[in-house]
Amino acid sequence: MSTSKNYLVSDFIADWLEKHQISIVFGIIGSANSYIFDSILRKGFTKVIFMHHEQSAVMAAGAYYRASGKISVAIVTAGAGSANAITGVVCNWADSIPCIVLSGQESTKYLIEHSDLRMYGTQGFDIINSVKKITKQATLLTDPNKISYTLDESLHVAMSDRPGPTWIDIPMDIQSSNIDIESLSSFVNTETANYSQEINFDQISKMIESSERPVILAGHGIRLSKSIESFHELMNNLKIPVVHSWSAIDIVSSDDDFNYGCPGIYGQRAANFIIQNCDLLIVIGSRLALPQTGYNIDNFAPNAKIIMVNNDELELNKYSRYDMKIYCDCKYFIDRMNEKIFDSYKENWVIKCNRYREDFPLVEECHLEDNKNFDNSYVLINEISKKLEDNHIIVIGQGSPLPCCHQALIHSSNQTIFASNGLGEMGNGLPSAIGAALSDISRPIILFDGDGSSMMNIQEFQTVIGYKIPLKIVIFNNSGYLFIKHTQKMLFEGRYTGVDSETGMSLPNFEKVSTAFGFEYFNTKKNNFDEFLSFSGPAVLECFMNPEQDLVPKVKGIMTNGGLLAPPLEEMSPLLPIEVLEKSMVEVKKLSYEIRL
Ligand SMILES: Cc1ncc(C[n+]2csc(CCOP(=O)(O)OP(=O)(O)O)c2C)c(N)n1
Ligand SMILES: [Mg+2]
Repeated sequence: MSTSKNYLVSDFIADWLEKHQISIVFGIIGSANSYIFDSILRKGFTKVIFMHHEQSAVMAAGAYYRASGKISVAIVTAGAGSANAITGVVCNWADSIPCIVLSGQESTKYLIEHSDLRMYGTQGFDIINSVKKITKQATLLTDPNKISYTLDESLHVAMSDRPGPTWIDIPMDIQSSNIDIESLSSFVNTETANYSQEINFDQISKMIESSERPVILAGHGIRLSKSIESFHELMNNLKIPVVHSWSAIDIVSSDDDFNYGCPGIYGQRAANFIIQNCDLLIVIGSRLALPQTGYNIDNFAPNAKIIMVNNDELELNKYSRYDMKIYCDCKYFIDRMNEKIFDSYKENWVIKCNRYREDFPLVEECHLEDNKNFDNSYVLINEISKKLEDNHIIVIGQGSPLPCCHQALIHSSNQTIFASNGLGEMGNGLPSAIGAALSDISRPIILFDGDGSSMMNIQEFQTVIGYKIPLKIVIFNNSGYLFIKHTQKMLFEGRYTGVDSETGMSLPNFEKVSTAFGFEYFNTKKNNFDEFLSFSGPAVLECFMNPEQDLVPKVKGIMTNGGLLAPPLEEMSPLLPIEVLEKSMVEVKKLSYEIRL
């Protein structure tokens, strides 16, 4: 690091990025952050990827971490630049993704003079108070000598315990202040998470031994705590059926004997039967989000004792249903469990689970029937996924690709697969694919996105072209917002508004749009998957779904005289014949007979 006389706060930032080997950051230049970009330019270590929307920059920074485990930074300007970044921050907040946002701010003088006003200086406002609830830490830097402390602390906070975004707002005069390296205060981490609880591993082993139908639900916390390998070892040791959350889809390959897939409202039938019949459920690093459990937690795994392992106390206390709450890092739990040797294999239960898997394939008859006239999204995803490389990065956008990928994708554990699951914002797909691709440009990358979702942040097509990213994008053209049509069918007798061109929301010609930006264009009427996948540069594959395609299997709400009823997870639509349910459930509920009347 330089100690020359003209050494600015912004120079320190550029040096700090190098010190932490942060070689790629994402951002958009403005006036209020211009010193930071100038210092990065002069330093020449970190490459800035200039996006076309600040929300994209933050999403890309998050995706860079998701694909590589390495943190990145988004650099945005004051006012509108900071405001635009918020959606990306909430996305990373919801999915526990670390990233640091650095924003420029109006000069300190205006922050003081205008502190009670709506706006500071030319276009600034109080971003730090605005983002306090959606970041792990948000700091306004007012003392140039605290730059080192603030950056180190921000990095530590973002990465530690349950990860998430942090934000540092730096007024322009502070960025351009001269500092003396010797007088900087430095951050020393003295706090480590206080996972003080004694964990009774003997009791856990006994609970497993005495259960007949144990299941592990694997969550994203396993990847976040860098314990995927230890988890594979645990699976091998315990030989207990494993299901996983959407966010943990890439932890175990789909052909692993003990991976039984993904339960939930848009889950897989076999996984739902396994959850609903188990008598012991060990949840490792998942927050049990509503789309996973269904709307009534008491109907989720109703016969099971639940052991909940999580490093967020608030999540542990979310429901009163848990029989044992374990407050610790997933890695600690998994490693200690791997030291225990006991008889946990339940042959009859494993045979039963295997039968569920055979009886309920991912692609169902109704999908194949639909696929005769259209590209059915389940069939298409299932087919294309069989052709992907072992090290592919698969980014899932929003709209029907979100459930369909989690229900029908075939994958290996070397692949990286993710979506914005917590916030589920349209427009996440493209920026995320850019961030993930740039974390390792040698890995092939594919994005599955809805036609409506791809319109939000479609400006990033240009970023893909400009940076020559060989991204493959599959666009599911169903001429509108299919997801919302289904809501309108369920709630408003199919009165559509704002979901297609007839009801006020139109979509463009994707061939024209993609070729105008410079993508190679393919479509399923003319091209096969191999032609598309083997193309060397950026390419779009447009497929054509039935604009009314059903998104099933799904645990669908049922309208009754008493209002909308949320059935339990075993009741996925299309409803199975009662005889099949009787064969598949330890205990069939009265409700199941009633809804079939
Ligand atoms: C930013 C944002 N706005 C609105 C929504 C609500 N929403 C959820 S799905 C959806 C439609 C998605 O359409 P498309 O991407 O075309 O997928 P499809 O359902 O048609 O397959 C909408 C509007 C959202 N999730 N995110
Ligand atoms: Mg659509």
